[in-house]
Amino acid sequence: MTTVIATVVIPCLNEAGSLPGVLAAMPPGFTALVVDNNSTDGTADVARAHGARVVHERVPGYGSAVHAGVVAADTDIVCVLDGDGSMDPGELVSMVDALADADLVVGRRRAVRASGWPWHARVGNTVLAARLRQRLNIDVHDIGPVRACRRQQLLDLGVSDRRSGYPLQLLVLAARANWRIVERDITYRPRTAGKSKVSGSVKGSAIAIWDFWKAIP
Ligand SMILES: Nc1nc2c(ncn2[C@@H]2O[C@H](COP(=O)(O)OP(=O)(O)O)[C@@H](O)[C@H]2O)c(=O)[nH]1
Ligand SMILES: [Mg+2]
Repeated sequence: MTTVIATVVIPCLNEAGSLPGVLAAMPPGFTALVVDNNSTDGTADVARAHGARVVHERVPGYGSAVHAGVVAADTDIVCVLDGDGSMDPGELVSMVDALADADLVVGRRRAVRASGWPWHARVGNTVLAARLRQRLNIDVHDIGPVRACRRQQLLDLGVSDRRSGYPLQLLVLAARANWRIVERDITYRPRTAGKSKVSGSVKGSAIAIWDFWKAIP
């Protein structure tokens, strides 16, 4: 039997179409924990049918789902990855390895096709990352949704944003707590099915920018 190395928390809102591919790509030793956030497309059933453990979270929002998954995880190391097929779970292996010399390993998205990453999201991300480098002296270039860290250390950090500001607030609090933050390049593709809930729509982008703005020190 393969030893479990880490739990991969996958926040999901209507990702039934992309989840099978994401779960099939889970590397040995990485166990998937799908957090279903009021999906209406059978996401939870699809996740279970493809071998994932499922947790339900009623309070909407990306941060809400991620937090519920981290709380429910039962491994020392937790990873977080989107359920839309835009990232490769296989790349989590080297990220977890990098935890030997780090407290937080964040994926820096490298787009393979520009259309998968709307220009407004990309520009906002670049500007915010530059601000974090300048204000907090951390070497990050992406407010990335893929990360690996230690579960209890993350819970103790007290990230309170329950919407799309979660990734930024995590970086801010980690920097303030003098965490060793390391970035690793990851491949970023267009989602394989379904619709974007965050940066792909004007409303989603507006909510994300507001959430990010509140989280900036
Ligand atoms: N559980 C949950 N997941 C969410 C919510 N909003 C977004 N997600 C998930 O977070 C991940 C990133 O969202 P996505 O729509 O791909 O955002 P984008 O990459 O900025 O277009 C996906 O796995 C979504 O299903 C939410 O309110 N609840
Ligand atoms: Mg996406």
